[in-house]
Amino acid sequence: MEKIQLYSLASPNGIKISVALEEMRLDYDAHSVDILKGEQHSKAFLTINPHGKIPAMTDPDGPDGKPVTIAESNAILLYLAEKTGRLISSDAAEKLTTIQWLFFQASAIGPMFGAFGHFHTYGRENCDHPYPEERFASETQRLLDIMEQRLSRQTYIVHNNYSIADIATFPWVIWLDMFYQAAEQLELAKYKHVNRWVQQCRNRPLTVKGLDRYGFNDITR
Ligand SMILES: N[C@@H](CCC(=O)N[C@@H](CS)C(=O)NCC(=O)O)C(=O)O
Repeated sequence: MEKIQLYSLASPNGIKISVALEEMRLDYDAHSVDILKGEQHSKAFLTINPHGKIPAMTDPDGPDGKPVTIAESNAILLYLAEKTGRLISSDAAEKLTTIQWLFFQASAIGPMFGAFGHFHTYGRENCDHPYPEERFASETQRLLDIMEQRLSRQTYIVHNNYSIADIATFPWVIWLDMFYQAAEQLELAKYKHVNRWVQQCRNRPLTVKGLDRYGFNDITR
């Protein structure tokens, strides 16, 4: 049977899927889409994801055994978790908590960390007003505070079980430090439980494999 085809790269959204595929022990081909060269706008890629963003994926063995194409990193995570029964609980209440924190990542962590990173790095040459960077830095810290409180009480985001909610979130925390180089400004060292959790996630052997598939460890270690 044909394999899953993944179109992605070493970014915090992109890397989620190779990590999940490795953790779920699914076989796949990993294709790179170079967004700096604009490959996400190619006609071929837009037929896979009309939004023109990585990650996206095709699965020859989708619902009812039919091929499926899917984009949006957290929708892919949820699809894969339901397909395999892995990295999501079969307990209804725990599953709901996982979905809540997946949405928290997609609606808050991703946009706020991303906007902070934009004004902290690329935005500097276009905007000399401190307000946007300060605003998104304080939002980023507020979200880290929420994570810190939660992770002071439990090993992972959903109780003590590694789940797709962890996979959706920890690469973004690494990115703040290693890609945006904002550890000092955001006082990342003070988030002790968050830092403990990041290390715990990123050191899992199958997660390491997924991070390495697109070279995420090379650019963030
Ligand atoms: N909500 C989307 C966001 C995906 C996203 O922003 N991908 C970025 C890389 S991390 C991208 O493809 N950027 C290319 C562009 O905006 O042209 C998801 O979670 O999959």
